[in-house]
Amino acid sequence: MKQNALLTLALLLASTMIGCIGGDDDTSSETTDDDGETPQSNNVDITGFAFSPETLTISVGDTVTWTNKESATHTATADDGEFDSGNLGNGDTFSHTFTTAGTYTYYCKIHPSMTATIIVE
Ligand SMILES: [Cu+2]
Repeated sequence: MKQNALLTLALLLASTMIGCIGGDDDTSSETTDDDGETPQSNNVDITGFAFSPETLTISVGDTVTWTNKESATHTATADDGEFDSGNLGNGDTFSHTFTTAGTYTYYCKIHPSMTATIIVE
């Protein structure tokens, strides 16, 4: 009896999550060449309730641009306050230039389980 209730709950949660992600299966085949010493733009897509790529390595002076590719609102907020995009709606972008080497972990304020890392070398 109790097990059935749990199973129903799990199924409900699973279908809710699938519903949120939606059918927006944007597979942009974008390859990032990471061999340059010159400052370059680096992109992080927010899609499927995740940051992609989850870990991005850049050079000091590089700018990272986040783009929210789905209908859910997200933020890119640094754990240490280095940057905070504020709410990003569908198609919104946010850029930040990293001038100090280090490892910057960040998350989405609305969905704190969304976490990712920028490594500045
Ligand atoms: Cu979010």
